[in-house]
Amino acid sequence: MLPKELLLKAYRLMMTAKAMAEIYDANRPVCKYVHSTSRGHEAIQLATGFLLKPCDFVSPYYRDESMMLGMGYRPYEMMLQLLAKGDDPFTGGREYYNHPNMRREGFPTIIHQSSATGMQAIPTTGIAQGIQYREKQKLSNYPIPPVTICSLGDGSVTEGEVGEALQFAVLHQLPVIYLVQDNDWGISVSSDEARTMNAYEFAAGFKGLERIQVNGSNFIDSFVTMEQTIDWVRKNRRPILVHAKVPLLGHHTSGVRKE
Ligand SMILES: Cc1ncc(C[n+]2csc(CCOP(=O)(O)OP(=O)(O)O)c2C)c(N)n1
Ligand SMILES: [Mg+2]
Repeated sequence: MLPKELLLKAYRLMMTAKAMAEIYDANRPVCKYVHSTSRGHEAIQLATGFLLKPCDFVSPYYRDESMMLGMGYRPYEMMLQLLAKGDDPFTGGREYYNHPNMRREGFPTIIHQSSATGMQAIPTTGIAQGIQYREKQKLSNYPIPPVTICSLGDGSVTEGEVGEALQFAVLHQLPVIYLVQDNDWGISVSSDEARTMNAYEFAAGFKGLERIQVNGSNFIDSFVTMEQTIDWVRKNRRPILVHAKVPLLGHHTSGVRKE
C-alpha cells in the first residue's frame, strides 16, 4: 500500500488540475492560445512527475500539465504561459500553454518542446544517447544514473519520426522510457481511423524494446508501474515503452462534447 500522504497529494493535485481545466474552459476568450488539459490522464502523469529526480530528463507534451504539477510546478507559473505573459518561466510568453523547457535547481531538465506532435521523440532519444556516451566515457557525474522520459500521445506514435527514434533506441540500447498516453483520440480522429495497432502492439516489432501496459487512470497502478519501470531503466540502462490507457474527459469533436 502506498503512503497515505502520497495518495492525498495525488488527490489534491488531481483536483487542482480539474479546477484549472474548468477555469480555462470558463474563460476561453481570456486564454489567448489553444490549450489542452490533462483531464482523464491525471493519474499516470502525476505518478510520473512524482517519481522523477532532479538528475533526470523529461519531454512532457502539451497535455502533460498534471505531470508538471507532479514535478512541483505551480498553477500560477503555468498560467503565465497560458496568458502569454513575459514572466512565463518557460518561454517568456512566446509559446502555447504547457510547452515547457527548464533547467532549474532541484527539478528534472526539460528541453524545449515543439507543437509538432511526436517531434520530441528524436531529440529526447538523443539525450539518452548523450547520457550513455558520458557513462561509457566515465564522464557522468550524476548522483544516480539518470533516466530520460519521452511522453507521447497515441496519435503521435503513428508518425514516422517516432519509429525512427524507437529504432535508434533499440539499436544503441539507450536509457529511455517512451510513455504513451493512449486516449484513443488524435483531436477528431479516433484510434480505429488512425491505426491497426496500439503502441504496445507496435512496440513488439522493435527487437530489444521492453514494453509494459498500465491503467493510466488508476493512480496506484500507475505509481507502482512507473516506479518499477524507472528503477529498471536506472539499473539496466535499456529502452522501454509504457502503454498507459486513459480516458479523455471533456473532449470536443465536431462540436459534440464527449464525457
Ligand atoms: C506534426 C503535427 N501534425 C498535426 C498536428 C495537429 N495536432 C495537434 S494535437 C493532435 C492530436 C495528437 O493526438 P495524440 O498524439 O493522441 O495526443 P492527445 O492530444 O490525444 O493526447 C494533432 C493531430 C500537430 N500539432 N503536429
Ligand atoms: Mg490521443
